[in-house]
Amino acid sequence: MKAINVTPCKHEERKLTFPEIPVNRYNPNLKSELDKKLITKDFAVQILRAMLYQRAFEFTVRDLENKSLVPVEGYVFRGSTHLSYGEEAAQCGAMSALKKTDYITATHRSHGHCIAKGFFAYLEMSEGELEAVLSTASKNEFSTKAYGTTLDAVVDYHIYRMMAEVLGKEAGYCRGRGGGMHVADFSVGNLGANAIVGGGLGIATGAALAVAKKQEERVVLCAIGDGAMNNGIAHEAMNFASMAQFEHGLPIIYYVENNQYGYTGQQKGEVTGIEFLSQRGLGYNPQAMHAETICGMNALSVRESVGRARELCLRGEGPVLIEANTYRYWGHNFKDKGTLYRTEEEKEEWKNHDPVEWFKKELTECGVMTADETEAEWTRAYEKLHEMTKKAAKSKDPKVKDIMFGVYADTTSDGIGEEYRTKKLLKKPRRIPRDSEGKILARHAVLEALTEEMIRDKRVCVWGEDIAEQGGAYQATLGLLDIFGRDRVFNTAISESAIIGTGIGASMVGLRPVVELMYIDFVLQAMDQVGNQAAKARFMFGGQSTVPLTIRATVGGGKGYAGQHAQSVEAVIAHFPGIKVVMPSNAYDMKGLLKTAIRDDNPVFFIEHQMVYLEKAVVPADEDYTIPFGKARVVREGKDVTVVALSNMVSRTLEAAKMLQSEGILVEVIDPRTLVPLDVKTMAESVKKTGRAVVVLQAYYTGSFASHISHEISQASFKNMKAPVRIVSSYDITPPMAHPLEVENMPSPERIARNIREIMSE
Ligand SMILES: Cc1ncc(C[n+]2csc(CCOP(=O)(O)OP(=O)(O)O)c2C)c(N)n1
Ligand SMILES: [Mg+2]
Repeated sequence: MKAINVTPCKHEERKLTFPEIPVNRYNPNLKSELDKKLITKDFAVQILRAMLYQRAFEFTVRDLENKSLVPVEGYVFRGSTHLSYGEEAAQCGAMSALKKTDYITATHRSHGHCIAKGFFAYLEMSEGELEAVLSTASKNEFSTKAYGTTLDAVVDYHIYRMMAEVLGKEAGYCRGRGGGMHVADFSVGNLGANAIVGGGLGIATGAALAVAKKQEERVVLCAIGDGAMNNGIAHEAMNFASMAQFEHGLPIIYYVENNQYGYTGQQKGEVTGIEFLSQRGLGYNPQAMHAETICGMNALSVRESVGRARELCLRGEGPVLIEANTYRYWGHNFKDKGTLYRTEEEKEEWKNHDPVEWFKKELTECGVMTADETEAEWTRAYEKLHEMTKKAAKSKDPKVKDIMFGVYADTTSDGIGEEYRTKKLLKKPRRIPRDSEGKILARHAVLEALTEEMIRDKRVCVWGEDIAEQGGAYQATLGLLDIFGRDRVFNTAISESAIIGTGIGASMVGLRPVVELMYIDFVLQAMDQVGNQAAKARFMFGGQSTVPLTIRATVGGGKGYAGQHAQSVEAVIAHFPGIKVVMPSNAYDMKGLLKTAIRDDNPVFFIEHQMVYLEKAVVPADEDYTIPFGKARVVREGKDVTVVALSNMVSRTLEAAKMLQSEGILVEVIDPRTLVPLDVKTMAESVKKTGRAVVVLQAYYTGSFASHISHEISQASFKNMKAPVRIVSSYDITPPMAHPLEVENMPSPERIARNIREIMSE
């Protein structure tokens, strides 16, 4: 029972007050920072260098697009690039306040983040660490010998790899799979740019959750645009990070680079009702997320604010929300000239506060550099960018034969050692009692799998709606809280995107989360997390990341819950390469497959039918009992017709098979168990023998996974087939409530039998 007491209002009048939100609290210049010894001259020079590299990068991409730079003969500019000329201080200042071990997530406009995160991380690295960065470079190109210092070689290699990614080259950070909008550099904690507006919010929050759980000394900075602040996941993620149940606030800085526009939609006066996005902090916790608005054109104010936020996070007082006001001088992308929705005067006014020019002036006024020296730095950076671009353009393309590289990890946590074992249990787990035939319910099989895996590997944590005290809507997690405590088993808000998004981020940095969706219908609120984030991260980031995340979801149907609680949308999920999909049909498989899912280093979507929950089977109590993915089970042998049935349809098909036996029709029933990977071989071999195939599932007819199975069977066994494959599914209607309609809609043993009879006569 929770100790949190909620009482009725008792009609006591109250007025709520809110913390003040500072705007431009600290506006330093270089002299004051030097005087106060808050920065060294050397470091100030490095900030300028990083900003110049950023700006030179932007200019060089522009040069490529307008063909003033043709890096190799026949070069054609490809892809979409969003430049952030004008936003250098907002990006660089923030990165300069982070440590090499800190994580970031970034946006589509993120060359600057990537350059600066690497740049400042290298400044902190030992010679050995720098050498390690160079270990992937070809020997003669980037070496201490060729450059004089390892640091110089590493910085050039960094720029080269970034540009190579923009050009889609194998040498790129993501081996050319991601391109400019998806650059990630895990070696310095850059967990990736995201071309989905708001795409990084869940991931960053999950990474912060993992950092907090592992009690690491680092923070996460989630860079987002003003536009992303209006995306649904922004609310879900910030609320998740602010949940009062966390004893230590999550170490995350939501860092909003407010460049005043989305694409063209203007934050102030148009697409929001507020002047400052920092005001949003008021909605999340009593500290208003320590929110503030700062000048994002001043690298030093940014550095100070992010540095302070970092300290708060390390003290367990996160999350923090920072809005940095900045401006992009060019259009949103190359198609947009930036002239239709803003005035020249506005642009000029911002240009008068140019972050690079201002900082150059500061350096010269403080006598750190001469004007000639700052100019020379710019020329050097710009020339360097052109040089690295030409080199990158000449480098190798990814090999076409490697097109599948990185879709799936081929590793598991099977062989992990004792060090991962949970040493202390708060309560001894209750052995799930077997009935007189040695059987248990499938939902208890889920619980047994989770309990064993959580003991076996302390990185396995469980979160979702109502999964703690209540054990979830179907009690599949009941009791885990008592055994493992709230640190590893906790309730979340009703935030499907954040539940999955945080699972992704946490899994990228070392946890092995198992998150729960109460009903699979709700995944439609979170499909970006499934299809664009979990499934894609590994491939898109060139194999840098693994996402060992299990998403469990229940399926309804047959209980009168109707339209939005009775759908079977597995096809929607299986459509995305990069995520495995599992649909157990019985208690025995439920346990063995779930354990495999948790140990798999890929995202796995694990679909538990509520009707299957109530079925019993003999289930091994052995911790090492797992079932491999991609191995279908021949549930019943027969020679006349093959029926492939998914999930709850296996038992219905077995009933149909029993009916038909007396009519002399011998049905072979196959349960694929996993849709991705799919065991086509077992199905095809069966159809070669029987010559006929029926696929049975609960989903809608159009676009169901049965169509795919049917296609695979036809491809593999056409020569031996006596009839086309039949599909028995629900109708193309929203699941109805009325009992007779619902019964008619879902494939029944009678309807399955009827279809089998019909195919037998074809
Ligand atoms: C979910 C989503 N919606 C729309 C887009 C198209 N789009 C790309 S960037 C962008 C503007 C984003 O604005 P903001 O978050 O302020 O970032 P900025 O581009 O200003 O850096 C839009 C609408 C997208 N990529 N993703
Ligand atoms: Mg914007």
